[in-house]
Amino acid sequence: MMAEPAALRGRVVAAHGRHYDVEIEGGGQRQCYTRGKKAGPAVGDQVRVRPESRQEGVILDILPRRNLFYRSDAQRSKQFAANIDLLLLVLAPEPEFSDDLTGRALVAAAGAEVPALIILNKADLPGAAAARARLATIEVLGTPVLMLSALDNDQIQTRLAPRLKDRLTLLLGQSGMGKSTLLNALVPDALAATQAHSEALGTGRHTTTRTQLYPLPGGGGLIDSPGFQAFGLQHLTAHDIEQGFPEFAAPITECRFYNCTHRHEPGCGVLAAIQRGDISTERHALYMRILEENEAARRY
Ligand SMILES: Nc1nc2c(ncn2[C@@H]2O[C@H](COP(=O)(O)OP(=O)(O)OP(=O)(O)O)[C@@H](O)[C@H]2O)c(=O)[nH]1
Ligand SMILES: [Mg+2]
Ligand SMILES: [Zn+2]
Repeated sequence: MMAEPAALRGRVVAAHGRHYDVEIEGGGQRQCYTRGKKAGPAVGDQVRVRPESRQEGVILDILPRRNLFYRSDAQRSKQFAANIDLLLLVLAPEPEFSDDLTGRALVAAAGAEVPALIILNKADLPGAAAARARLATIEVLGTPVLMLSALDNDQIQTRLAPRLKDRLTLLLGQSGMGKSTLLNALVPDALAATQAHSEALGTGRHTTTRTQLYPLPGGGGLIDSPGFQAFGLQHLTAHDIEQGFPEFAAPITECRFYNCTHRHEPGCGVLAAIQRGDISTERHALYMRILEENEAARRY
């Protein structure tokens, strides 16, 4: 009987369906797949691989992760990345970014305990100032906003690159916001495909279709991901969701009932803060949508 080949260790650098590229410790890359039905690894995961032929392998298991950033809609969930240090949420005035999706991505970041930085891209476009103003509420709550243009290499090198050094960063955003354009500015040999949004819509597809990790020239890594149009948070508990709204933290201490859901209860500190104008009605409406969506899904 032949001895089992020793398992190798590596890091997942690309994910496309059930296929993964794994960068093997000590050198080389292998195309890998998983067995069984359980949720597979995510880009950024450390894994153990059993070699299979010269260039392939089977992923045996995933080593413990620091975090996993994902979304989960009623039907399916989508893992974006694991073991990340920073979420770079990319927004733009055109196509117009969604407040709803932005709020949801930030709740997911809070749930995964990943710090977030918003890039308001396409600063060169006329709608940029209005888009910047729409971000004021979120910025006050603690997420920094950097307004720049991915087409301006000086800005990218002086204002963005230093923040990414030696960290693993996930680029996330709706289709057409400029994630891959930012990637190309930061990692010139990435040569990622980019496309005007109208063209992308014409083909009914997003330009980027796989999640992939690229090493940054100055140290660290950047993960490009496909744009999303929905951002379910089914994996979060009501408590997690509440924690995703930092403006609720102080008012909650005033709630009369310990199990207050901040929807209709008498003596609710959050509702009182809305009355005073300290919490925006749009943000509270987002909170209610997420909560009700999750409850509806659990009824089936
Ligand atoms: N004017 C302007 N256009 C930009 C800027 N950044 C990106 N674009 C353009 O926006 C379009 C979409 O850019 P992509 O980088 O493909 O967008 P993406 O976020 O990767 O999109 P998906 O891969 O579909 O999720 C392209 O035509 C880019 O040239 C910018 O700073 N200013
Ligand atoms: Mg892209
Ligand atoms: Zn309350």
